[in-house]
Amino acid sequence: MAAAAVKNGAGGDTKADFARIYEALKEELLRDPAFEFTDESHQWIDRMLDYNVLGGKCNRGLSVVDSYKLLKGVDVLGEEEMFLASSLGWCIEWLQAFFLVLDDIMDDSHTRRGQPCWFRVPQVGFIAVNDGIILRNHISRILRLHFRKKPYYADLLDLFNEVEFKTASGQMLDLITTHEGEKDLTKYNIGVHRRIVQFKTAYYSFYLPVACALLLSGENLENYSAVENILVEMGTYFQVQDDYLDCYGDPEFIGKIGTDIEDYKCSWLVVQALERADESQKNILFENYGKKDPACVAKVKNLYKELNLEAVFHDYESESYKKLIADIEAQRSVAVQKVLKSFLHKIYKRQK
Ligand code: GPP
Ligand code: MG
Ligand code: MG
Ligand code: MG
Repeated sequence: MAAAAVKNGAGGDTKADFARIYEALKEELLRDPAFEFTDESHQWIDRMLDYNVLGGKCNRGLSVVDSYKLLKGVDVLGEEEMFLASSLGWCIEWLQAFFLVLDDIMDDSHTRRGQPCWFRVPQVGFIAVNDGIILRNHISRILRLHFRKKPYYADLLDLFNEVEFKTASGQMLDLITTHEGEKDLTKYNIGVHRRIVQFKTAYYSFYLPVACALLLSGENLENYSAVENILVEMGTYFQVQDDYLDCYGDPEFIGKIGTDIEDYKCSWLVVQALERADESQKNILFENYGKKDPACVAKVKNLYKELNLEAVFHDYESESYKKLIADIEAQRSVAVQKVLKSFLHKIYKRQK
């Protein structure tokens, strides 16, 4: 039983326990009786998981554990509860790995978490597409193994399915808005941006971890629509930060090289630039946005500087924070307020 394998870590260090539970889950998946592993396939999955599931900040996964503790009002969880909460946390990290492996192919990205994107690793290439499918299936395997007998099993499966559908739909919006041959910057505005990021990022990154903790606590998600709305707002703010860091973050530090300008993305920055640009500045955007040529990218970045978008972002950041705190403090339950504030403080003014 995997819970027994993490016994030694019980008693306080959440991050270390969480890391140990990854090893236990991986070992179980590599012993899955539904498949006969060869040495080669065993090695492939082992490497593929370490490469793609690890190396991130684990904010989403750890938030399940932190939220569950806050909802229960305890500092330390018992062994079994820690195992269950962490397993759900890891399911979200697996979901993130699945999305990122495929997103990097779609965005033609180069690096992720400080290493080449998985599909760029020699001998991987398009096998990465199937690895993405395997990563998604691992979530169902983990849930089946550890939650099948729980009264909330059906709700858990439904939650992951719903959130995956929303994310894939948001990703579709992100991709079709950027469609080759239909390049038209005039259709980019804050409403279009908002719809994309709400769906592609906010549900899986913010609503999902808290919803997992609520189900684990025996709550009915139908009673938490106000919490869902706040988390979706928080996720929108998080993706604006991601868009900002794509241009202004240090690739060494954030572990990825920005491609939004080259990819003609409906980024928060280009939307702000369009709102503020005069006719001649708009022409600079029309001529240079969405081109791979580094000289064109530099012209776009220069214009962002001229328009002082860094300051526009910092204002947006403090305004969003104030509004989120006000919405959170309007919540009746103090435990729920703590969950939401703890999540917000993990991301406020983040540099990566
Ligand atoms: C982030 O967009 C969105 C995702 C990772 C969701 C992908 C969804 C799929 C169904 C594949 P992004 O491209 O801005 O992220 P990053 O900057 O990390 O590449
Ligand atoms: Mg993308
Ligand atoms: Mg991307
Ligand atoms: Mg991005």
